[in-house]
Amino acid sequence: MRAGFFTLLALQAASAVLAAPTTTEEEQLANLAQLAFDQSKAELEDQTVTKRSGTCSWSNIKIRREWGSLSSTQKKSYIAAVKCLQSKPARTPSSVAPGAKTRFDDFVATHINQTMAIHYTGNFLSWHRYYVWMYEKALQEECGYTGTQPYWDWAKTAITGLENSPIFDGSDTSLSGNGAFIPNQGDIILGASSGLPPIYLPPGSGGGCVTSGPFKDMKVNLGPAALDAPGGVVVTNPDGPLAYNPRCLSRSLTDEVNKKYSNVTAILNLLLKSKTINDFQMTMQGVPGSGNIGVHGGGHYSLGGDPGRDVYTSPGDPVFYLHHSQIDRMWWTWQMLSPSSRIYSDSAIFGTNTFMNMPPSADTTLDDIIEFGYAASPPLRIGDLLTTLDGPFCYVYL
Ligand SMILES: *[C@@H]1O[C@H](CO)[C@@H](O)[C@H](O)[C@H]1NC(C)=O
Ligand SMILES: *[C@@H]1O[C@H](CO)[C@@H](O)[C@H](O)[C@H]1NC(C)=O
Ligand SMILES: [Cu+2]
Repeated sequence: MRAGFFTLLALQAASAVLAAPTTTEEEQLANLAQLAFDQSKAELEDQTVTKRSGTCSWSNIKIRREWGSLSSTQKKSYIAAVKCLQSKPARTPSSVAPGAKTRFDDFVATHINQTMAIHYTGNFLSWHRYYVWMYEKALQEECGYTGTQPYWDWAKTAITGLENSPIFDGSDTSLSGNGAFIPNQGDIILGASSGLPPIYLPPGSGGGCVTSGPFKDMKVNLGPAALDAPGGVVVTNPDGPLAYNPRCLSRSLTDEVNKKYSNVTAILNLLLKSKTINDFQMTMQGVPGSGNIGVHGGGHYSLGGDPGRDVYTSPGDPVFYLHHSQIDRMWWTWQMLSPSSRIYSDSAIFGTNTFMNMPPSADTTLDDIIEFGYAASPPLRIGDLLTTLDGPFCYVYL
């Protein structure tokens, strides 16, 4: 009953956000984020909600923040922890993935291994929620990081431009900047082999190795598996995606893609117009054939480069985790507008266990277990990963 009451409040507040004619879209989005924050607090403080089993409370809640809002010291400690993960030996046996050399690579290898079973599937959001959380936990427990996983607010970079943002400005408090500019690159052509109308994206303002910032000497060890390269070329390592293939981190920051697919309007539409979890996750990932790659594709392809444009190997760029933290923030915000149906019901998830149900597979259920190979454990039920306020989790976004 109480959950229903709060739901009503949240949805009324969301309508009020929309109806207010004087607010800008940026203000509307900030209001929605605040609403999700307040709703999370109300949920945790509501003693009558018995659906939760864990120990999460408002007094021990962790807050994930936007990269630009962190202090220089906080940014540097996050960067140092990522580099620490990249310096520790892999747990993945080399017989399983010869290219997995570091703890950071363990996460990449797991994502490559499961790609076809975790995108355009019923577990897309829960799998990536737990994945980012496991990565955050590895930074904390294996590398002494005391902060939380920051996120990339695409609405902000759509306005400032990527290279002017604190994430990509190339300073020692950024996650490194653009790749070296390579002129006359052809367009990126997505989905050319699928039989659907392809999507053309501009090649971006870089293309070569990252030249500045903390990750300029980083080695990408795994992949590519299916890298969308300029000119409509799809690059695959002939030795297999898990082979050892050390190369520089390359990027091609593409403001046009960020501005077109992940701007404030796109985000508001996603949050306010998606009525079901299927609408929400399809809009977010882009309905194939619709010409729209969604805010999820918008983030990945505005980063560009290798491994940025390879769905399989994309966690090999450290920005992946800021992007997917923002993806999770979108889901959390949308869930908090109607928790009773979007968290605590069978309609909280939708889909099957294969990419766009190809080949056809069983419906994803709340009792399905998701696992992370050698990257992290334990495997958990999807049903225990639907709220950030219970199960293994206890965090919100601000
Ligand atoms: C913002 O995003 C929406 C939805 O993707 C798109 O239709 C619109 O053209 C975008 N705005 C700009 C300025 O590109
Ligand atoms: C990939 O998944 C299979 C099946 O679960 C597993 O046996 C294998 O160890 C995994 N490989 C990696 C690199 O995680
Ligand atoms: Cu993914």
